[in-house]
Amino acid sequence: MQKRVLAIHDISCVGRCSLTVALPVLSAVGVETSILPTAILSTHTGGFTGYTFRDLTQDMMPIAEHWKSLDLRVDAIYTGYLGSFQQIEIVKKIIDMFRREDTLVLVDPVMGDNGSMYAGFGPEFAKGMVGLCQKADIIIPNLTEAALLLDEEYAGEERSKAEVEDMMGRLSKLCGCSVAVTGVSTSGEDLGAGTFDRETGKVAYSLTGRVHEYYHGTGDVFGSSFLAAVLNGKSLEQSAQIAADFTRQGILNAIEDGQEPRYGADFERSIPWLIKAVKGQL
Ligand code: PXL
Repeated sequence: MQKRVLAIHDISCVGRCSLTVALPVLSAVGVETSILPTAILSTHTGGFTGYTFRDLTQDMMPIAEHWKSLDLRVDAIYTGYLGSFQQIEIVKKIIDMFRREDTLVLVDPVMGDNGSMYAGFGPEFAKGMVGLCQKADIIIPNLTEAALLLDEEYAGEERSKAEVEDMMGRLSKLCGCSVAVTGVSTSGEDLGAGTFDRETGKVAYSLTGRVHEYYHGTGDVFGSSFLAAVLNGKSLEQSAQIAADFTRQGILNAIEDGQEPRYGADFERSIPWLIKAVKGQL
C-alpha cells in the first residue's frame, strides 16, 4: 500500500525550503505527501528582507480535526519549521492524534544554523522543542540546534568524532529517539551527518565531499531525502548517506547554474538519481 506522510512545515513561496522541498522530494519516490502548513511566507527568512508572514496557528487544529473525522491513516509525520511558540504544543497533540503503532515520527527541530537562531525564535523555543523531540522516533538537528536542545554553547562546526558521539548519545537519552546530526565535518574537507541508533547504540558517519558554499534550505533537502530513503526501507546510516549525497548534488547543481544561495539548492536536477538511490538501483 502506498505510504502517506503528513508534512508539517511552513510554505515559503520562494526560496526552496520546507514544503516546497518536502513535497517534490517525497512525491518523487512514490510517497503520498499530505501537508499541514504552519505559516505562509513570501520567502524564507534567511537572506531576504521585507518578506510577508501569515501565521496559521489558529487553522492547524481545525484542519487536523477534520482529518480525524475521516479516520485518515498516516504512516509518517515529518515536522519542521513552526510559525509560533504555541504550535509546539499543537503539533505534539496532532502527533498523538494520528500516531499508530508503526507510524514513524521524524522531527527536524528547526531553530537556527551557523551558531545563531533564525529570526523570530527565542530561548524558550529550544526548551519547548525538547518536548516535541521527545515524541520523535528520529530527530535531525544541525549542530546549532543540537546545542540549543542540550542547552549548551555552540562550539563551532569542526568537531572530533568523540565530541559528536558524546553529543548524539546525550541527545538520544534526552529525547528517547534515534539521532542524525547534520552539518558534521570531521576533517574540514568532508560534511554530512553522524547517526546514533537508539535500539542498538550504533554510531555511524555518512559523509561526503564538502562544498565550501552555504545554500539555504539544505537542511530540508537533507530531511526530505532522508525520510524518502527511510520509507523505502533503507537503514538510518544508508538514509543519511543518500541524503548527504543528494544535498551535495543540489548545491553543486546550483553553483553550476550560478544560482544565488538564498534561492536554495537545485535538487530538482538530481531527483532521477534520488529515485534510483532509494530503490537500490544505482
Ligand atoms: O529551512 C529552514 C527554514 C524553513 N522555513 C523558513 C525559514 C527557514 C530558515 O531560515 O526561514 C520560513
